[in-house]
Amino acid sequence: MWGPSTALPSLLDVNFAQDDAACYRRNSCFSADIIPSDNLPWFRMSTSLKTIFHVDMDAFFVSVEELFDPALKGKAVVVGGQRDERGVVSAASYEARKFAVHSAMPLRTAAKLCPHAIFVNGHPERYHECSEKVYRVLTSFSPLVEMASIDEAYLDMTGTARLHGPPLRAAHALHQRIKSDTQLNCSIGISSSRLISKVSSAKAKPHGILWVIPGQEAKFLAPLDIRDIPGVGKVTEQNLQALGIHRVGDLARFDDAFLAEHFGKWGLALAGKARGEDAGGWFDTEVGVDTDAKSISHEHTYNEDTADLEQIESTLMRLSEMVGRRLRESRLHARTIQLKLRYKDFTTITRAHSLAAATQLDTEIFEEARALFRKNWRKGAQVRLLGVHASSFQAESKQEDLLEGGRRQRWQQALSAADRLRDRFGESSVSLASGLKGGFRERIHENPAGLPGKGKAQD
Ligand code: DCP
Ligand code: MG
Repeated sequence: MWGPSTALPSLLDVNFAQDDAACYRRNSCFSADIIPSDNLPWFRMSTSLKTIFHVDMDAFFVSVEELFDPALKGKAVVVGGQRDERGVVSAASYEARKFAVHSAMPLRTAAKLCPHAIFVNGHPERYHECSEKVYRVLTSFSPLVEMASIDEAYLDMTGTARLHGPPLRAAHALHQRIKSDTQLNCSIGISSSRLISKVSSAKAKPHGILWVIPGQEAKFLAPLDIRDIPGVGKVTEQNLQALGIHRVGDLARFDDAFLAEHFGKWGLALAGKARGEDAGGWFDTEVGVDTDAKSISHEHTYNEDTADLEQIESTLMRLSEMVGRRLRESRLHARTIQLKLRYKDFTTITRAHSLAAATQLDTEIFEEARALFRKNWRKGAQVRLLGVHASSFQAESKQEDLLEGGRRQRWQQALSAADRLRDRFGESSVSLASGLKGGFRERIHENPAGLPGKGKAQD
């Protein structure tokens, strides 16, 4: 982690008089007068280049908890549960990270590594509220904002120079607005592609801004560890290392066909970028342009209205499984789960809730749907129709990190196996709701953009 007092690698020591400057990093605690003037290489670049910001909140859950309990500031803090509980760490403060504590690690391991840490239970509603505040600031800077998870977003800032000035000036203003509106710190990566902006925001932490000047992408990427690249998890890392690839620049030794065969599209795109090409493809899709479905939902109308809680909840489970399956087929993760509830007299309510982390797991979708039902059902009232609806889709990369650890991965494997059985033996062949009273003929209700694999309604 590069703090303001640590010496920055020479790559980042930029003299703006030189045209070969690779990138520019600043930390908000530096004075604003070092914002460069208009004679930078960026301004001589083609106007067709994009300017993409990646904004990522610093130690997000921990920082939110600090707002509620300032005594936590500067201390080793672990969010996610108590030291003797069975769960995992959601977030660790930078102080706790010095003791190798990190997200997804068992709480008990964290307690061993950092005995003096303060353990705090998570408060998803607080994180969601802060995330909404951040989103509001972001949308006041660009109409093209895409939240990639609860604490990070891409902004397409192309063409906003008249309004916000050159990229660094805009980023500095955004940095300050986020701080003043939310009291939270963030880091911002700037470049002409999402991939590089994401990598650079991570390198700018904490509370920094890092701009990779167009034309200098290869120079920026080449010395980086391959694990710095989003989407490269342990398995890919091992495969790459087996080929002697440790740094991004090492990819340049391999030809495109080989990389495409072994690592698919992203390998190709990354190698292209490492060579300084505008490789396109992976991570270069346009920010805020939603080409896929906006939502996936399944509904069920009972043959006879019911107020039987067991039957209702097993129906919700079955609907959640169907939604989860569609999400997995489409490689999507949903952040918002909505319940639709229609009573006997046709009054209909919809209630939604956003998750702390996007999901494609049946059980997590079900937990949300059931909680919404329990909270909103007029006890004893006859139910005519139920629907489970997933939206606010996001990229898979974040989830891959989460999935690398334990429980979620096992769920994922079990669900993939269940999906294969359903492919062979039919939709209802495997269900956590089977044996309960929730069986019904399912149908896909609404799916405006037509997801891959979408079948015709079955009833
Ligand atoms: N999170 C989680 N479980 C994980 C990873 C993350 O619950 N396995 C939550 C807690 C984090 C938040 O998501 O605070 C954002 O994740 P980040 O990876 O951005 O991590 P932080 O914001 O905590 O730290 P950083 O400053 O490194 O971004
Ligand atoms: Mg973060």
